[in-house]
Amino acid sequence: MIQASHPKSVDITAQQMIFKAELDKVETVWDRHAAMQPQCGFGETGLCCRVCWKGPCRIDPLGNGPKVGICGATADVIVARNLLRSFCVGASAHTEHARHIAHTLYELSQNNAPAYSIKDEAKLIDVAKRLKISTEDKEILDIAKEVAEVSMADFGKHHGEFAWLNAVLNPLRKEKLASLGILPHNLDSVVVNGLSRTHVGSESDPMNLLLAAARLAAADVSVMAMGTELSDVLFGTPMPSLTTANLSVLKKDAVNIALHGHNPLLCEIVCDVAATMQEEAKKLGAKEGINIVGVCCTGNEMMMRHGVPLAANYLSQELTMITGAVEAMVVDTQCIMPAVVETASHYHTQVISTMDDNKIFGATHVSFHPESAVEGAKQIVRLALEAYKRRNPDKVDIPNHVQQAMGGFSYEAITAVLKKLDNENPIKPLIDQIAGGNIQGVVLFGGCSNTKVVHDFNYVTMSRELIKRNVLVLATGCAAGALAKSGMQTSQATLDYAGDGLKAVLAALGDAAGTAGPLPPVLNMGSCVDNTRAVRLANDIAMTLGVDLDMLPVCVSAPELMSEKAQIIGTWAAVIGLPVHIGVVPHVTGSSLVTKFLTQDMEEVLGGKFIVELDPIEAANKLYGEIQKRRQKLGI
Ligand code: MSK
Repeated sequence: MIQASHPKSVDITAQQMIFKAELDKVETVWDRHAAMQPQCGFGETGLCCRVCWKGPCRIDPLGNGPKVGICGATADVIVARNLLRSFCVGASAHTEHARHIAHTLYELSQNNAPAYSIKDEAKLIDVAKRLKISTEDKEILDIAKEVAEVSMADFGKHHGEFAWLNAVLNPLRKEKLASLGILPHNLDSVVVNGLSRTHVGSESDPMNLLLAAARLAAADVSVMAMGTELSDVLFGTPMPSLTTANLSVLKKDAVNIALHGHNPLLCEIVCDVAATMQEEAKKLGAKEGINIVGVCCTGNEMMMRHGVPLAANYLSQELTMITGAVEAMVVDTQCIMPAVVETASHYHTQVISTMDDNKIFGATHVSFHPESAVEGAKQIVRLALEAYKRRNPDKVDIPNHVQQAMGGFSYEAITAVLKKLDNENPIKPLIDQIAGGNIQGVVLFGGCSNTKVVHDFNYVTMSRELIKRNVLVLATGCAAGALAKSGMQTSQATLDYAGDGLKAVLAALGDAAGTAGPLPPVLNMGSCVDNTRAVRLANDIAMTLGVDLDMLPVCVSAPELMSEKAQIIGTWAAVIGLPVHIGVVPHVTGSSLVTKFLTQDMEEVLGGKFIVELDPIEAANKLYGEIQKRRQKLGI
């Protein structure tokens, strides 16, 4: 198996801060991972059942221990039930994200959210049409109101059309899911139904639990599309722009504010407000004013729309503060380690939580609401300015390896470039290049970072291996962060790593886009909620060819995933017909039935499946093999 150059991270700025953490005697996620070894084998295999208080029960199907739980639940039932429960949590996180955005759009339409505006009217009209809302002779705020109402109705709808499902699934896939009885009818009750089925003494048919998981996944892809597309309406649809990434984006002579989490509602306004308070920072001696940087997917949101530098992805979040130069770590929701408070306590960093239903113990809480967003943002920036006065210059050490990265490749940005090649039928040039072999296929990298894998290693290794073989790479979430920090989102990466066919395509696209060189071989499509941007592009290709997604040479890879959100994203990718690689062993191996369904049987029913492969080179080989199988099926 190929080895990484460093035992914890291949991000060289992270390596530097891991070393500083040791000197500063600050514990990191890697220390806690080491302290946790060996991890529980029952949990690892999905066989620990904590559903009721007769338990916990630990099933031991291969050894001499019990073969069923106290209630009689088998290994298959326990594993399937645990999996469905995880997916419910992942889908709930996406649902709350989208609900928050839709609700803000509604408040805006009622003039109750003065900090917000419709930044992309064309996108609003496009969304309205796809939701089958007439836009003729209507004021823009009236259209916004209807779009928000139709979206919010999707959460609890019991009759009629599931509008966002129709907007994101192609008709062939809808038919397929309907024929299997797993077409969801709304968002909220699918989650509630999933949870109710896992109550003690409820469903004990593991296959039916897995079908419920597949139905939930189809609902999840719909709610993610809502979150992304309504964010574009409110904050603008991303277009390509150059920025920088890794811990070097922090500045010694600035008040550094790191925005972390997922929700663009907060970070957008903090950026706006900080721009008006630069002079206050300079008066405190911060010659470069206020420097906003991003962490995790809030970082991706800002990088995509405004070219804000990205400091860290999930696993390196603590390291931003270990630079000793972060005044405020402002967090909204999801993927925020509770440990950030302890890390901050070694420095002058103020951790500020902002959402009333996502408080962080030990953090200062500034309650953030769309109606009073500007006031909240000002309070946050003032806390950062106060913290700057407490900074200890002796503790500051910022890495100096600035890495350029190009973000902003939304669906609209990609199709805009393609339109320059064929205005009438923009998807045709892409299909021609795939059919001709210059692009062998497409792999979408998504997902997190995970201490079970050397940080960023699988992303960098796999993407280089695939690009070399003329596979175009798309990326979202912490995968996009890893590939930004490692230089894979630059023209130079195309020149250095792409195969000749892909290089020629990216050069032509770069000319069409007017970039200084070829487009990067990794197109950054945004945060982890933004995966449906890629689905829309894939649907366009499939519909033009008159086939479903299970025929396309398109795969998904989450080689360092960890979160429940990433688990369900991988699942919906398989449910819509794509092969999905994961680079960590999922907590299902205690059930041969569940393992076989996910890695084999699912393909026969849905066209997609999971491929578990821990070696990144071997994983790239397997995905390339899947691409070739699909090219053969298409006769290209
Ligand atoms: S932040 S879900 S660690 S991608 Fe979206 Fe990263 Fe995974 Fe969170």
